[in-house]
Amino acid sequence: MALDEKELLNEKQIEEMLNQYPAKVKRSRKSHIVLNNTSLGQQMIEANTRTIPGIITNRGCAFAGCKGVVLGPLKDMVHIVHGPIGCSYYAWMTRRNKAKSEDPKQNFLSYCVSTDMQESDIVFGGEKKLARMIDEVMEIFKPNAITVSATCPVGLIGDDIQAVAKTAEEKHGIPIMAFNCEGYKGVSQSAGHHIANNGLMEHVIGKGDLEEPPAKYTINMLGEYNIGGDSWEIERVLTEIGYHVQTVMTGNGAFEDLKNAHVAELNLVQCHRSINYIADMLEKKYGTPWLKVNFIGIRSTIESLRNMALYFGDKDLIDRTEEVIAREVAEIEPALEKYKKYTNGKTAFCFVGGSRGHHYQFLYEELGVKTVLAGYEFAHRDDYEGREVLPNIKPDADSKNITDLHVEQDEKRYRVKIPQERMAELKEKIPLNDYKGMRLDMSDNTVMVDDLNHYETEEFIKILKPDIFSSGIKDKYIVQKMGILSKQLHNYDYSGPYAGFRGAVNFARDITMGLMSPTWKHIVPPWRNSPLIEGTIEEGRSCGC
Ligand code: CFM
Repeated sequence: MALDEKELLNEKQIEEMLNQYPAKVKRSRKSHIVLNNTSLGQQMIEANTRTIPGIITNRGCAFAGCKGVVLGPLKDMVHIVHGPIGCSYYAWMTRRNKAKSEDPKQNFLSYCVSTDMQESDIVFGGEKKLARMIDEVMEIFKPNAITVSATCPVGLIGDDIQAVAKTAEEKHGIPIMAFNCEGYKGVSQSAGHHIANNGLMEHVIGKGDLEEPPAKYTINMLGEYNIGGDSWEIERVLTEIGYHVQTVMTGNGAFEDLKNAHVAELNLVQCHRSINYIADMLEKKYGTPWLKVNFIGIRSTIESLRNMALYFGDKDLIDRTEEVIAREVAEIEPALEKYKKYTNGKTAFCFVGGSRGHHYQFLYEELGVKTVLAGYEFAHRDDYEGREVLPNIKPDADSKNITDLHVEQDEKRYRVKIPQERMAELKEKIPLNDYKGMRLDMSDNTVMVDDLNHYETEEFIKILKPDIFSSGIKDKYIVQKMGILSKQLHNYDYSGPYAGFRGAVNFARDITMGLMSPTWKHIVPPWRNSPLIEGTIEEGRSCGC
């Protein structure tokens, strides 16, 4: 079906879908769904609130956000999970955050290290077991540092993991950090991001000896997790232009590099949702501005590279940036044109955890794919509406649960990187210390849905009939059984990288292969041939209540 023949959504259809809920649930869910309409100016969406019990959500927990997302990719640290084995197993590499190390003995990502709490530990306490586990880790692995992440039962029984970590640190002489990121600590994994950000800022960043950047144009890349090799592809281009990447937070990241993150002249922020806290704290403590970038999509990548060059303002760097852009674009264009013939005119749902629900819309657009529904599992209002709404977001009991770490200017290491006047000038041109919400990049009559659930997924699919559904493992196969291509945008379905120039070609190839697969001819879901429920309406009879 041609794109202009496809149905876009209207308010009535959303209302009918919501009518299936009890009144209170309907009210709540309605506030999490916005039909985009630019003529209305600001449109508010509710986000980062508790999922209603009984609703099947795609969200994860605070532990997943802390250990699984932010800490887990740091390769030269052993990450101990203090809790029953299941929590550890499900936070172990399924996200495909890749890493390689020059010293193979200092890459521990393939290990799943857990205290494997049993019933007796729940009854009598698990502190001794955790202390023994740390001793064992030191004996076997000798890592540069250790993290301990708590899962739900640890908080419930009151194990003091901070005290265990402190004693072990004194005993073994390496940094051992404990994170109270019990799953229930917040409404989603977003709380865990914040807890991990606080811990890294307190115990790692700034602990290194470097006082000056080791090279010209030293930068950090924040909120990039090397899923399917994304950060390797981005780093390849940055290095060719002449940047020195001090540390990536945290994909393929290392404790040894992170310690010296304070020397960077600029922090790039790819996924703002998971790491904006560190970006802000680095600016306050060391005076390093942050620049919002997006390396998903060719135009976004080009724009990000140009913005970086403008920040440094060096003619040679600007010229080299243009040279590399021209060369990379020429290299990928023929392949991209070939795939566009198949993708052009299709429609997609783009529902991912945090920032990707927005970032991938740019890549889809370049392939001629229109995003008709987008949303986030756990984002906050600013991710939808833009950073300017931050002062209007009232903290609730759940968000107050997570401490806002207060940092001070570092007397010795704080440097003004860019004079105030030039900073003001630059802010007019490039997104320094700022990001805009996804709403501004979506067209009218498309829909934003926060914390999309299973029922709504099926209903929106029936109305909008997308060609591509992009989300994660929890909903992938249900949708695929409906005869719709499902592309996981969390772990990339064992493919990637999708970032940068070459990544865009990989993505276009995978989407094309998915759309063209002969599989779809063989899928006949039951509802395509016959109604699921049959019945007759008899007049004049009631159920009697
Ligand atoms: Fe950031 Fe991420 Fe995302 Fe995220 Fe995640 Fe992920 Fe994600 Mo899955 S850090 S918010 S907590 S970009 S694991 S690499 S894909 S939900 S959209």
